Formats: sequence, structure tokens, C-alpha cells
Amino acid sequence: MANFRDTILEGYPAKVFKNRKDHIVELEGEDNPIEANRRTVPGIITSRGCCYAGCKGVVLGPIKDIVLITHGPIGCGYYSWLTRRNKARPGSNGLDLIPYSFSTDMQESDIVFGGVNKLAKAIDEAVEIFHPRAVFITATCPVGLIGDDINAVAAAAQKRLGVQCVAFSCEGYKGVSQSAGHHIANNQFVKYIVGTGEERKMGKYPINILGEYNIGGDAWEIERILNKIGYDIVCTYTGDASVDDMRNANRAELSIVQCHRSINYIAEMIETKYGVRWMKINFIGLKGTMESLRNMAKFFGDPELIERTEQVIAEEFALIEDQFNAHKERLKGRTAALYVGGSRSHHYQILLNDLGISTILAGYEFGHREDYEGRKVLPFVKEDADSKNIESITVEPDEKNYHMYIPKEKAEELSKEMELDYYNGMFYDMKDGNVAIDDLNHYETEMLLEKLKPDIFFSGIKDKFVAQKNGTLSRQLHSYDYSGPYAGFNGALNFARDVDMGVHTPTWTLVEAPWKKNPMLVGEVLGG
Ligand code: CFM
Ligand code: HCA
Repeated sequence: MANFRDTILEGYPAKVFKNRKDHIVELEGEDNPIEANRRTVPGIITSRGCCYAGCKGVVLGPIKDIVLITHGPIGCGYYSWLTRRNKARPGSNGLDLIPYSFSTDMQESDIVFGGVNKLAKAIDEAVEIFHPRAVFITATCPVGLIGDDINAVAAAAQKRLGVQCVAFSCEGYKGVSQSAGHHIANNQFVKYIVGTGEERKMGKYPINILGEYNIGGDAWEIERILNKIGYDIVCTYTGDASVDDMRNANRAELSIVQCHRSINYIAEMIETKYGVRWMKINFIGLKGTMESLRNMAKFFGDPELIERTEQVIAEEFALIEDQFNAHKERLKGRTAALYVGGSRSHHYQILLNDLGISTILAGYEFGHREDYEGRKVLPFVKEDADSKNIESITVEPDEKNYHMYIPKEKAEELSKEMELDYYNGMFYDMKDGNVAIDDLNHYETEMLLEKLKPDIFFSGIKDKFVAQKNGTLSRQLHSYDYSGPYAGFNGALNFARDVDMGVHTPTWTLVEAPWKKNPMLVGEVLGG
């Protein structure tokens, strides 16, 4: 029988075959190159979003004390309004503007005659009513097409109103996915936000949490654990974030990076500009959480912190262990397929593994090659190698970057020594014979459900019901289906409970896919 990859590819006409063949990989051995971060075939039903979604919705969306204006027709603002479940509550300045959707609601006349006056008026109105700590303006496709100069509008408004106004030229059509939007947001942060904060007294072990967006309350659970250990959290980018805290990111000693895809740029830029070192961590899964906490303590190298970390790990684990194991007992041996943006398809394999569930297929919507294949980097290597935890390691540094590329064998040897295995891509946690698919489309989704028959399909809203109607349990790994948090110790238990309920609900005995009863018409590709 043809293998799964061939079975998928057989269904494609020649041109599509040529495009898709390198995006689908059956893993074998060490070296598994995959095509990623490329333009989607027009007409294929992709689950990807756009540049505006990555900038406005993902990176800027969770900041609670700014007015975030969508300059464009109302749909873009409306469909990115509260769908991501990035939770927030008012901070010390009392502001939480997350429930609002601000848009200039561009009409035909604005497209023809220009929308800058309407935008300026919208900024005036919003500042007068809401008194935000800053105004961020995001561009949608027509803004770039008609040439509205949002940077000039922002500069004039800032002068007029005395409130910081920053423009983000994240027109939806830029790049090939959300990923371009992340990069644009990161660039503006470094240019206009980081390093503009008021001096504040720093506590012990000051850190930034980067790439954590508080979906379903994840950041709150991570912060709870870190506070308990004794870290001073300077700011979070950008879950439940205050822009004024974000301004002080340069004052931390370490940035921990949860989602690498959306925020790696800023981690590196803050390090280059201000010398704040960064470390990739993962608070999804028990093993991930424990290892991350230990690596952080090791970075600071203080014996007191190392001891306190072990204490908190033991305490937290003891609180959930019995219940977690009870769920594990009911779940182990199941199989899963995962398809999420650019980070979770890797992280959740670690939590599933804690539960004895193996991942047979995984893919990213917009991950880059390094998110799959890994990027062999060594953190904290400076020319003078002054870091506390690498005294015994000498490596030739490259010209500029402390996070250097080094030979693979050397990287593996060193990362073993330092117990830092989070610089690996998703393939590191997958086995031979597992399948990886980049930018999975709906035809491929149906094929995977039919041929690989995973017990659970973890993905997003666009394919959820394809799986459910097929009789396969679906859980959303973007929004957590109204549940969460899933990060940290309590999050792992919530996840185990939700998956256990989903797998064992008696509903499945009552569901029969319509095509199991009645024959259906099957389309045929002509000229393929
Ligand atoms: Fe990072 Fe994210 Fe993800 Fe992402 Fe997203 Fe998201 Fe995601 Mo949806 S920032 S890459 S652009 S972890 S919104 S919180 S769930 S696709 S895997
Ligand atoms: C986005 C946001 C999204 C979409 C989720 C989904 C999110 O990419 O614009 O498709 O279910 O997490 O809210 O990724």
C-alpha cells in the first residue's frame, strides 16, 4: 500500500503536487528537510490568516491599556474582536480596553478620497473618551492600496494630543501568513516602546515573559508559579499587558520566551540593544514546566533560588499528581494529530506525552523551517563568556550574535551538558514514521482523519467541525474551546480533564457520520 504521503499527493493535479510535495514529510532519521513559510496555493482551503491578524490580533491585541485602532473596513476589526480569548483584568491604572473593538469603519468614499482625516478624528475621539496610555493604529489591505499615510497621522496626533501614537503598517496582503505581522509588531516595539519606561525599583531575579498571550488564563498560571518562587516579573509580551510595564523590558536580566515564532525577533533585538539575555522555555506540560523552571534557576545560578524552585515544583506537583495520573490511566495509548500556528503543535506534544498519548501527525500553519527542524543555537555565549552557567564551556563566538550557530554534534553535546533542550524544533520530539504537514489544507485534513484515524484532532475553528462530523474528537488548541488555563501545573490538569471528558463522552455512540449511511458523490480531478 502506498504510504500516507503518497496517498495524499496522488490526489493532486501536477502543479499542486509540485508545490505540496515538500510540505509533507514522513520522518526518518536525523535529517528531515521541510518546505515552510511559503505562499499558499491559491484556491486551496488553507487555515492560515493574514499579516494584519498576526500583528493586530496576535501580538498587539492582548495589551489592555491602549486604544488599538483598525484602520479599514469594519470586517477586519469585527472578526478579530475577542475571538482569541486573550484574558485581561484592569491593572494599577484601572484600564482594560480589551472588550472594545476600535475601527475607522472605512466606506467607499474613504477608499476613493482617502481615509486619513477619518483616522485622525477617530484617534481624537478615542483619546477623549478612554484616556488610553497609548494609541496603536493598524493598517488593513486597502490602507496600503490607497496610500493612506498612517505614520504621518500617528505623528501628528501624538503632537496634538500628548499621547503616544504608533502606526503599524501590517496590511493583510504582506508576506505569506500571520508571521509577517508578528515581525512588524516586534520592530515597532523595539523602536518605540522598549526603553521608554520610568525607572522602577527592581526585585530579585527580574524577568520578561515573552510570547505568552494569556489565552484562557495561561499567563496568570505561569505568573502564579514564578511569583511563588520569587521572580520579579517586569512585563509580559503581551498577555494581560500594560504598555507602561512593556516599556521597561530593557531593565530585566533575562527574557524567557514561550512562543518563539511570534516574538523571537524582539528577544534577540533586546539582547543586542540592551544585553538582556533570553532563554526559550515551555510551560506546556509537566515535564516542560519543571525543566523550564530548573533552567531559569540555573541561569541565575543562586543556590537559594535553585532550592526554592525544587520546593515549589515538589509542592505544585504533589497537589495535582493523583488526579493527573487518574486521567493518564484512562487516556494512555491514544493517538493524536495536532495542527496549530507556529509553536503549540510542538509544545502540546510534550503535554500529550505526559499523558501517554502519542502524536502521529503534527504541523504548523506558518512555522518557519527552524520551528520544525530546530535551530542549533547555544544561549549565553558571549565573547568574554561571563555567564554564570557556562564557565566550563568555551566555544568560538560568531561575529555579532551571542546565540550562534554551532556544529550540530557540538550543540547536542553542549545542550546535554546544560540540560537545555528547548532550542530544538518540533521534529526533536517526534518519532520515525510520524508525519509532519506544513500549511495543512482541508483536503489533507480529511485524508488524515480517514487514513490515520487519530483518536483526537487538535486544531482551530476552521477545521474543528470537519473532524467532529467525521466522528473524531476535536479540541481547539488556539482558544481551548472556552476552557483553560492549560499552562503550568494546574493547566496540565485542566487539559487532562478536558481530553478525558472528550474521549469518554457517551455522545460518540450516538453520532454517525451521514456518509456512513448514504453513499456520497466523490469528485474527480480532471487533467491531473
Ligand atoms: Fe505563538 Fe500563539 Fe502559536 Fe502564534 Fe496564533 Fe495563538 Fe497559535 Mo492561534 S502567538 S504561534 S499566531 S503560540 S493566535 S497564542 S493559538 S495560531 S500556535
Ligand atoms: C489568528 C488567530 C487564531 C485563529 C484561531 C483559529 C487564534 O490566527 O488570526 O483558527 O481557530 O488563535 O485565535 O490563531
